[in-house]
Amino acid sequence: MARSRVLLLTALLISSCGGAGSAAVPVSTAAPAHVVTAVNKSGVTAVPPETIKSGETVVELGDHWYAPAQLYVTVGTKVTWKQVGSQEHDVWSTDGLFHSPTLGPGSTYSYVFNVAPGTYRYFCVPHYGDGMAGAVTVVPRR
Ligand SMILES: [Cu+2]
Repeated sequence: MARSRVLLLTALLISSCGGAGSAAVPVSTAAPAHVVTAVNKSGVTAVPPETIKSGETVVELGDHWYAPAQLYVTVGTKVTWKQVGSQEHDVWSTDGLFHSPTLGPGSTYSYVFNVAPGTYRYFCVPHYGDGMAGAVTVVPRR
């Protein structure tokens, strides 16, 4: 528990100085290619390990929300979106990687994240304007 708090705090500190933060500038000017790796590694280790899913996991979607809206998985994880709302929704990747058909109540849609580590954002086409969006962050297998 204490370790999780330290990791979360580390994540907050990293994200809070991610923009024009003075600490990151000398590093990024010295070795730009290396910094990307360093940032990715920081992002991975900043996530409490127990929150990173593997194998198969479920994201519920309801009327204008996804839960969890931010999911962490290892490479190769099968994510199933389960529609628990009363309206029709869908799941569209912002970069065109995947998209579901229209999902009525009780429907599911799955995608296996055999992809490069990174954050993959998605949204519901009819309800994007209402903020119905989520993200899957893929981290390397441990
Ligand atoms: Cu929707």
